Amino acid sequence: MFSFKKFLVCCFALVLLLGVMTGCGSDEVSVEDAEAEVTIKSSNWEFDKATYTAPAGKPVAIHHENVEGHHGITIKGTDVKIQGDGSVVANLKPGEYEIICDIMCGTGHTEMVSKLVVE
Ligand SMILES: [Cu+2]
Repeated sequence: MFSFKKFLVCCFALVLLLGVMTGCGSDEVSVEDAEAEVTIKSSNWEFDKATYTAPAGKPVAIHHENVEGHHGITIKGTDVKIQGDGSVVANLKPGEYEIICDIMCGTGHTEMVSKLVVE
């Protein structure tokens, strides 16, 4: 039989759960809310630009897209690591960072190196 009291308890639990979830995620900016974005496209065996630029000290959405082959990116000196296609949000300090392919993708793998300039 349907119990209204049970229903209320469930609603309360759900609200509580949602509250906890939003509370935990409050310091993380979603990809949609990032203030700038950088798109890195990979093919065999190069990134689409030699140098990418991003603003410092702001949430930046970094997108990685495989145009050809299967690649991943690691931006050395940061926490940014995207294997395959995907997006992450990063808040970076000024400087120059090396972008490398982190998936063993074939003969040109070691040549897949670009630069990210954060200023
Ligand atoms: Cu590779």
